[in-house]
Amino acid sequence: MAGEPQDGCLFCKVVAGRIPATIVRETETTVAFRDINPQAPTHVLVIPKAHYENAAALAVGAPEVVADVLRETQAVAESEKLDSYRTVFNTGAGAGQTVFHVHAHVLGGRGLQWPPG
Ligand code: DGP
Repeated sequence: MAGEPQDGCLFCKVVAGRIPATIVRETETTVAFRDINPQAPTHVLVIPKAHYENAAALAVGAPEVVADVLRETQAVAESEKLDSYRTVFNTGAGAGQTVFHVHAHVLGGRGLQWPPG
């Protein structure tokens, strides 16, 4: 069922504390933790605790949590002392999504090019 933990979902396991992660912030509805393969000096993932495959599915199933996730991206930026940063939601394998539990990448701490690759 939408929003319920999914067997085999890596990020549901992070939420449940079943795999280790370097958690930087946690709220009632979200967890923020460091990416295992950082692409910038700061690379933190912000996820809802509820399982939704991508940002659009989260917006349909739990719109209030979209706001929680975005609020947490800013909170991470502040705690990491980032003046500017990039927030990325990959949707679909063709766009580089590899974990199908929605996550906002928060990237900063270096100059970032546009357009992204
Ligand atoms: P994406 O490609 O947008 O689906 O991003 C998935 C990110 O998740 C990718 O940047 C690497 C990160 N990642 C994958 N496995 C783990 C893990 O076990 N722990 C942590 N902390 N990050 C992970």
